[in-house]
Amino acid sequence: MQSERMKKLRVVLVKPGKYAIDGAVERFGHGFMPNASLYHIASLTPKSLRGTAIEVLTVDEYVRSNLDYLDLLAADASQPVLLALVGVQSHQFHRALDLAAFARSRGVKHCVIGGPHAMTCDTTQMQGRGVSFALGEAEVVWHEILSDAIDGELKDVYSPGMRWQKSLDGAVVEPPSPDELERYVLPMLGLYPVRGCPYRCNYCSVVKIAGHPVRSAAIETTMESLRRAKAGGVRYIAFVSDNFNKYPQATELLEAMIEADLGLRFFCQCDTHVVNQPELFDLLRRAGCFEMFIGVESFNRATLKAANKFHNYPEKYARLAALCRDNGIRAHFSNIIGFAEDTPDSILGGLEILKSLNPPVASFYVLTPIPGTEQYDDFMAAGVITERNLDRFDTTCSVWRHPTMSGEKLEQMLYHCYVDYYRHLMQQRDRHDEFPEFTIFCRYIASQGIHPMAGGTSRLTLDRVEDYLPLRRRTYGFEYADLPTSLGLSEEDRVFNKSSDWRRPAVPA
Ligand code: B12
Repeated sequence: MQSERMKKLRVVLVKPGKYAIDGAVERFGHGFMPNASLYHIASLTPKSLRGTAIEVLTVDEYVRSNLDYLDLLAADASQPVLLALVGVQSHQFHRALDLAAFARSRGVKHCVIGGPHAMTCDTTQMQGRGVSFALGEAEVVWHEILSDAIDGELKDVYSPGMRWQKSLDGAVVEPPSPDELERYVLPMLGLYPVRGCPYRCNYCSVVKIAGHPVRSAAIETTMESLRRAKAGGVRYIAFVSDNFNKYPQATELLEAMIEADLGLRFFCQCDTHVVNQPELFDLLRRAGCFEMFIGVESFNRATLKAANKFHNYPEKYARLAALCRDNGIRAHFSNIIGFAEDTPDSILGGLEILKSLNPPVASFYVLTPIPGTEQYDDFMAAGVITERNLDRFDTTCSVWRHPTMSGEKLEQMLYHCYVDYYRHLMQQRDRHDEFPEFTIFCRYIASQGIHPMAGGTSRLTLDRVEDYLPLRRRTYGFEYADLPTSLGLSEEDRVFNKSSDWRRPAVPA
């Protein structure tokens, strides 16, 4: 009887897709991996709050093959609905705005947008129009938002003065259901055991989103997430943290994973400094690491220095590839093309060096001044940003005036790099690749001018930007948002951000 009288709140968490260059909402028959933001925030949501039962529904728009889920973005007579657009990147921002406007038009009273874009860019232009913006981490503001939804009114803006939780509470992440996992190529779960990056690469927004101090939750929190993942049918883990090797407790976690012997294979990202931590490779291998993503970015030290990426030494890349190979870990070398110093010849030269190093996975991106970064501010001040539509800031398009290369040439070079590199890999007779289909996929999809890392396979078109533009105009008063200015840090966040020393946890436990 008690529970029948309990008040209820339905929370719909949506990872928005984006508008592709042809205007279609980008969707895939299968995604590469479930979105980490969705399950992280779902796990931060209590089952009840202040006597109100909370129901959580999750939607990854990228892998929805029909539009039925849009029915969830509607008022429900039996309970209030809170729509939260999560993990919204700059190139997904218009789509997030449209989904919020759509939900508002169908009576949903509470809509909030959070994630990298809202945390790092000024959203004043959109504020006060019925959609709220979260400028801080979910750990800082999510409970306040839930509480306000229960009370009946959201604020326009959450956490304007505090971007980061100083000491992370952490959340044991519940994996996607087996039905949800079916939507992806691999039964994978993304976990974020540690965040923060001590470096200052001028093109990267990680330091703006996660800050410099390296923060992590308790090892046991990650271990419990791993155990639940295993029990839920997950076989692969993606540690989405940016520099796993800068995690002060990496060894401790890896040893706990070896001890637990759950049989999960995992992917992690490391910075190139990992070359100086050879002992970590053996531990990674024994704990189940199958792939290491490394931002090598360029083979030219002067280019790297100009981008403030002082910690990358191209002469050490061969050793890095060898360390991975010797430990049975697929090295994934990520490359940026279109730095100001790059020319077609230098890009092709880099490609040849890459082939000689022969990492089993390589990805290529066009240098993009991501809103919120130092580079974006510099390029804005210099007046060299040519693209006005945020949808295009997805690192597959040229959005600024390169000093020597046309945008067309750069985009052509991007797909050339993919096709040529994966052709090179396919030609190797003695390849013992764990995922041979991936190599073929990259080669094939790039030859069609589609970026292999867009998020999935078998693109589907169900709806297009034109279907949503009239509502966008009515709700926000524009067709395309102005390019934003970057958001500065509050004094408190600035002081905290300066306290960084990656060798120690940000705030001692
Ligand atoms: C994993 C990852 C990917 C994966 C995503 C796989 C998947 N299915 O999820 C892959 C490899 C596909 C990918 C691709 C791209 N990515 Co990416 N990616 C990341 C990475 C490393 C981690 C993201 C993550 O999962 N975090 C874990 C979750 C829990 O954190 P979160 O989403 O940030 O959420 C926290 C806060 O943002 C906030 N929050 C988020 N949502 C909400 C909502 C509410 C209501 C509230 C209150 C708070 C809140 O609270 C959360 C918990 O603290 C980040 C770097 C980083 N450290 O953020 C880059 C990052 C998000 N990617 C970025 C970019 C640019 C891309 C690409 C466009 C190009 C590229 N070069 O990689 C492509 C785009 C592909 C696509 N179609 O989206 C940028 C985005 C910058 C921006 N402002 O837009 C980042 C920040 C990296 C960078 N160097 O700048 N990426």
